[in-house]
Amino acid sequence: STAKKFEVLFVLGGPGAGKGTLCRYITEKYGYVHLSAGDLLREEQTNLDSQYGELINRHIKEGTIVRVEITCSLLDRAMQMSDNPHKRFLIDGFPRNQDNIDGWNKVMSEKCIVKGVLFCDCSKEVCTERCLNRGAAGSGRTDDNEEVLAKRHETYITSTLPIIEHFEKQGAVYKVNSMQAPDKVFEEAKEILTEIGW
Ligand code: UP5
Ligand code: MG
Repeated sequence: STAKKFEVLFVLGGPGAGKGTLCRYITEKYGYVHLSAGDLLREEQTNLDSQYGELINRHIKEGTIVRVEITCSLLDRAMQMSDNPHKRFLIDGFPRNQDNIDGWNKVMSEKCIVKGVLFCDCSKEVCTERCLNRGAAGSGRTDDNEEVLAKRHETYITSTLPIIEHFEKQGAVYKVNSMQAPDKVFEEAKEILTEIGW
């Protein structure tokens, strides 16, 4: 087809690294579309017509990764529904494991060009503290507590870091230091966006 393909930047990093926050800064300034896989799953969880509510709920509370058919169809639908003139998408918190990559490649590689991974680099301690603070402030997220955070971090180390390394080998990882204040993180990200032609 001659239609312009979607362009995608994956945004990855530990639980609480600041992926969502950075994406909101970028969206505000550039007008690209922010799609958080976690937000889409949490939304699906509250959709009474969905047959996956309970399954998603269990995964989120265990800090484990929902199978790709579910996540990818939510992303696909959100991308199709978007009328964004740029056709540029920040996909936040996905892909998190090899199953996610395989499923993405199967159904999305035809329609999308993946520009790379924007990697929010943040220590486990800072990540954990941010999520605990957010939980204490009433985020309502069932996974913002010490017990689930340990599991989220474990899943990040064992399943998601290898994915980041996989992209790294292709020279497709763009790292920002997300331990700085949000506007400083955004400044670093802007240079990366320029580098990839966004
Ligand atoms: N904050 C952010 N940036 C800051 C900064 N620079 N300085 C100071 N504070 C900063 O930020 C977290 C908190 O830190 C906020 O209070 C923020 O104000 C502050 P946020 O921007 O929300 O960070 P983010 O990296 O988005 O953290 P999040 O908790 O969303 O990350 P997770 O990756 O853990 O959560 P996600 O929603 O992506 O996934 C949740 C679960 O869904 C997963 O554990 C998994 O079970 C499931 N899931 C899947 O199964 N498949 C998927 O594809 C995606 C999710
Ligand atoms: Mg998030």
